[in-house]
Amino acid sequence: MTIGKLTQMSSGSPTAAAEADPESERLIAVQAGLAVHQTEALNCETPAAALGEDVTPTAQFYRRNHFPLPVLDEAAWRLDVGGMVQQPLSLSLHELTQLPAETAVVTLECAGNGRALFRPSATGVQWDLGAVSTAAWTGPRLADVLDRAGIKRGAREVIFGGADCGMVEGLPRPIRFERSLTVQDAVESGALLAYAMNGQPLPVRHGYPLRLVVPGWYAVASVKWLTDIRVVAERFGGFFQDQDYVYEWNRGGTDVREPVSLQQVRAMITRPSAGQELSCGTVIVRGVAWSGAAPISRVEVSVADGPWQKARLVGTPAAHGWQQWEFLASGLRSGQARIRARASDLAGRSQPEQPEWNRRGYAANFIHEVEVLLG
Ligand SMILES: Nc1nc2c(c(=O)[nH]1)N[C@H]1C(S)=C(S)[C@@H](COP(=O)(O)O)O[C@H]1N2
Ligand SMILES: [Mo]
Repeated sequence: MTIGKLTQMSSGSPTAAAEADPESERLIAVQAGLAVHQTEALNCETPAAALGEDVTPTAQFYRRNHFPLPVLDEAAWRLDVGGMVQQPLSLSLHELTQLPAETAVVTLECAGNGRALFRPSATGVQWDLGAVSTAAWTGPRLADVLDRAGIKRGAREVIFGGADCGMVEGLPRPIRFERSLTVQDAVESGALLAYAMNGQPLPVRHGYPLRLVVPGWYAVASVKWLTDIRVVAERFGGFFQDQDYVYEWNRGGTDVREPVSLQQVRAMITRPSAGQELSCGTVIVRGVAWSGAAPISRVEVSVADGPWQKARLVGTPAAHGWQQWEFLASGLRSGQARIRARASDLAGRSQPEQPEWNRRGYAANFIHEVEVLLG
């Protein structure tokens, strides 16, 4: 395994961590074909061509960071579990790997995926449609580790602390990346404490040595470089919980705020690609679809502004990975043609014609369309 530079780090002290070199991280991303939006912090998206597989190759998995990438020393690293628990824990990576593990294929999507499509434009990294990827994640279940520690009565939330830190707008001092889940979501969401990704040790850029993976949730919940878990009695009001990653809608003149949680339902066309020249006659349209609330129930496709028609759902999808689908269009006339795809889930949610604009541009589940040329 390659994990870059290793350095000394005192347990639980994020400031003592070394950082990965931003320029080499950028080069590695560019060489893998990712589109880089920002180098410091590194934010880059998966190329459309890499989004059609059940599992995204690790090298092409999108990267979303708020701070420099910490490079943690496995020998000094511990996962501390404390707060309102019967038995505080301090687990080494080796100890974590000795616990019963589960592997789950989970689609991670940044809440800002597709933000660039909002008009007027919304603030934040202008993600196109590649801030989403799927991987097989392996590690013990969060619920099992919390069970070992024993959550005390009266506990309300579980806070997950990452080792990365830095300055954010409006605050005078550096802060860590931290997120919380309610005790119920922590126990029931099927979250994993993942130390492996696609069968390999978790790479530094995806959270080495350990990250939380919360299936179905916008990926901000899946804290990388996890160092500590604190069970608390109060609601957590951290920056990435209460300031950032909050929908800010304006409804009838009133500002409404709500933290992002489950991924919205969405379909994406992966074949053909935009601008592709195809011979008219028969065209095969392929793609993926996902939703945080429930499995995909239906994908519909419209070709050349024709009626919506049901696509075929292909294979048995993983419980929390995206669903493959395909559609055969025939009898098409030559010329420019617009192909559109939209999804619905078993929770009864469908993709809207126009997702609701919000100031930070979250959940931009616009109906995906590609223009092709039929000859
Ligand atoms: N510690 C830490 N965890 C984090 C973040 C971060 O900046 N720091 N970004 C979050 C966000 S917003 C997303 S979309 C995912 C991205 O995970 P990836 O870089 O492995 O694709 O990680 C989440 N976990
Ligand atoms: Mo994100």
